[in-house]
Amino acid sequence: MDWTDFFKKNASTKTALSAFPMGRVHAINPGKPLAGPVIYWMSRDQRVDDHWGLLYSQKLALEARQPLAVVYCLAPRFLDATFRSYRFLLEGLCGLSSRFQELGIPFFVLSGEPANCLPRFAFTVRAGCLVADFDPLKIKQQWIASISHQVRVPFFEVDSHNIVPCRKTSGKQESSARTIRPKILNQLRAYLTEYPLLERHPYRWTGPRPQINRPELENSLAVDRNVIFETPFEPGQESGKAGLEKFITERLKRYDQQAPDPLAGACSDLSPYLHFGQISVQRVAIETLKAKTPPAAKTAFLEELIIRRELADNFCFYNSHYDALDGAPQWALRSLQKHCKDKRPYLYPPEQFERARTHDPLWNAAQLQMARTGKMHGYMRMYWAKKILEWSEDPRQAVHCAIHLNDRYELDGRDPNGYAGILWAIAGLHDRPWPERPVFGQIRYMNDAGCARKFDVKAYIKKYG
Ligand code: FAD
Ligand code: FO1
Repeated sequence: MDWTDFFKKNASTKTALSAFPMGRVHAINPGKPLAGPVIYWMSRDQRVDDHWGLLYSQKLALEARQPLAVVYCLAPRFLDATFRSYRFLLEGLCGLSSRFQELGIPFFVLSGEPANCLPRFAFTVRAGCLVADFDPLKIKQQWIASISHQVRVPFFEVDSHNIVPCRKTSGKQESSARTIRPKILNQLRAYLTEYPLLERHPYRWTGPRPQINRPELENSLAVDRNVIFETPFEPGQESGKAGLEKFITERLKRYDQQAPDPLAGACSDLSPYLHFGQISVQRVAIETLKAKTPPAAKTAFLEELIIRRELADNFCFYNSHYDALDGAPQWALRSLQKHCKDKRPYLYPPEQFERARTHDPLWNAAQLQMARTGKMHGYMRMYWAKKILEWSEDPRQAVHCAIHLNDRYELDGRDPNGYAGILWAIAGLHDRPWPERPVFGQIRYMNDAGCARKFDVKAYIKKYG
């Protein structure tokens, strides 16, 4: 793919709202919107700008001549998220209020499980139609299923997170980047276009006044408040946009050469914003395509941003065991089983990993980078997870421990990328068999000598250890 040419021919073209890409929409409860406001239930994509779900909601509301409202339901807990992640989320949400107000769209943040509070809200305001975000995680699919059984109005799901909608890319679990790549690239022309603008909504909301009571919302959370380190990442849509601009002007050009070096600062650091949907992947891709940067750097970055990320969504959507060893391919399960009883060079319980008390200063530094900043560098994540496999009692425990730590400490955790990344590192997902060795079997091996070839290991340990 010639990316620069692709931008000129395709990604600069603005889609008209009337020509909405309907491949993004999946009808959960089909039908024409009834009389009553359209409610967009925000969950995975927490922004105002560059948002297909919100645009589709406005399109439905304009056609039906109805008001439009946005609702976020703050669940008291979400997987292993701690207060630090919730604070990032909440601050981002609070920053959206004034933009929604300018647009004449009331924005509600309610506390409670979505499956309880959304149907109640829809009933109270006599909603005519509901729109949700696509999300492959099981908990989200369960919320959607429960809501769809409780409401009697049309209910649509829009994929605002992937560039090519996950349901359209492929109808099955893809085995690797090699098999999904052509399926994504073939459809990119249809989906990678400029967004229409969300307009000031002309139909006035007459329902309850939206109020966001931040202290009350924080008090409603039943999460662990003991992750005490502050993250250096500033939350919110505007910070995400600023981060993108800085990355493109200052660092994108070095991406293909320096991305594996955790001290080079060549990566985008956008994953917390992408995870919470505070910035759109499609916006990141469009701005990357526009950049006057050597094509090799763009290609390397777009491969991660589009192909690897959308492969992770594909995996979680089609494999319900994405968060356990059982999600691994058969060859890897057989091989890990064969080496299950191999003597481990070191053996640590999960608590010792968590406290960064292993014999290896490099591993400890990676764990501390994650615990202190909320984001471990991508290259170190591979080393970190593979060593958990090597030093755990068995691979099942290793997957469990890695997911728990990743979901607890990473700002971008609790995400399809995390589940796919952990199973890739520990259990051969999207990979191929490698020469057999103790403990790892045919899983790709990695050691500190490999790290030393890529970056200054001592300096990394000094910085985070
Ligand atoms: P960049 O290198 O700047 O990449 C830009 C974007 O591309 C990322 O933000 C991400 O959305 C996507 N991307 C990059 N690498 C990958 C990849 N290997 N797989 C899928 N998408 C990718 N990513 C998460 O978002 N959340 C996680 O919880 C997570 N856990 C991981 C655990 C392990 C063991 C491994 C091996 C990888 C994990 N990744 C995870 C993938 C990757 O390491 C991070 O996305 C990346 O380090 C985020 O930093 P960045 O935004 O600076 O990345
Ligand atoms: N989604 C919600 O709809 N409500 C929540 O209260 C909520 C909390 C939450 C906390 C941490 C986190 O990482 C994600 C959270 N999400 C929540 C989900 C998130 O929006 C994403 O959709 C998934 O984590 C990734 O697909």
